[in-house]
Amino acid sequence: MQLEDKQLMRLLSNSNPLIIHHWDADGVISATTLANYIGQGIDFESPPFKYNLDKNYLEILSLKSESHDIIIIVDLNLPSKVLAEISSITNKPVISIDHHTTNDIPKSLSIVYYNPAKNGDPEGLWPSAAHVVAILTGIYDPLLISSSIAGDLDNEAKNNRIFKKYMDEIGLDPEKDFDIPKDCAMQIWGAEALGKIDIIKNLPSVLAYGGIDPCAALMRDPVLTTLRNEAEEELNNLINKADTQLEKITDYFYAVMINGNGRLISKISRTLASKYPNRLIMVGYLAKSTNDASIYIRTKRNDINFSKISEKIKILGYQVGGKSQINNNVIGVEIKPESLSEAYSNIVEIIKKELA
Ligand SMILES: [Mn+2]
Repeated sequence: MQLEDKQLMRLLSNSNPLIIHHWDADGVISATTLANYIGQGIDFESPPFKYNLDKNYLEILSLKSESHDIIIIVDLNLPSKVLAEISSITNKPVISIDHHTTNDIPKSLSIVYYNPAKNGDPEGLWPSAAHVVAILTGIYDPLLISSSIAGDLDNEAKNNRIFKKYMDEIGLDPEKDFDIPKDCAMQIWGAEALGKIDIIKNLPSVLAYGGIDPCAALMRDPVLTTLRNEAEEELNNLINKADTQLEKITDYFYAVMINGNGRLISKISRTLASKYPNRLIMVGYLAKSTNDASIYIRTKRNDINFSKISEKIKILGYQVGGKSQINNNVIGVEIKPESLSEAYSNIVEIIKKELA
């Protein structure tokens, strides 16, 4: 179901929701921004790094939602089937607010779907879900929203006009002061990278109701700082390893398979895609800390049909998500750890055919 902005705002402001957010900086900041608008009494959840929710976790959601009248999902591009499962097991309406590219739009009357970027966002007008929430509610902390964009776009944020607008609002220079929002996002990223979901889902209430400047609170937190340092050290080692082992498949298509402790595939693939802007980079990765396997396909090139590749991977039955913005084209595929090498060869073949 689609609602007008005003109807949706009225629904949000009168609700007492359980907010389920993505486990990254943008997800945490989207939940925080929404909570600041709605007020007290909100509970927060973040799924344990999975887009397909198992029976046990759905049961947990059902229990947690008992004292709430609605479920709001932010920055989490769950399949419409999963949104329907959540609504059905909790017996509550679901509102999903997102900015990922998708053609899997829920049709059920119990699901409100709000995503201005669903058909793609070539101009980067919706660089973060927190920005979608900020536009909708009109209440936001510009440094936090800048951080959500730095988290999702990394260095590419410097060229994003929405990012520039928020930085301008606080009197910061998008280039020279980039490290201020970036550091704030990286503090959240460390906990995400090392699989600390309990820390992640505690952050929105600390940031929304803690009463101190949220970015300062993130920077000062010693646990977050330790996790971030540990994750950054491993990340640098793995980027070098992946770069050395990158294998040429055809022309400009390169791929590599590695593993490590942290959940680091997104930044590894992003770094390689930035280092080689004319290549299409594919990374297969197993994160041992959470036993998550995934494949990321990434490029700064804008002449490759990413939605077609994405569709072909979906047909093989994999969980696929992604974004298609200028200079930021990404497909993420969630794989069962035991099927990683099989999926890796299947997807290499799909891309080879698509590029031929
Ligand atoms: Mn996001």
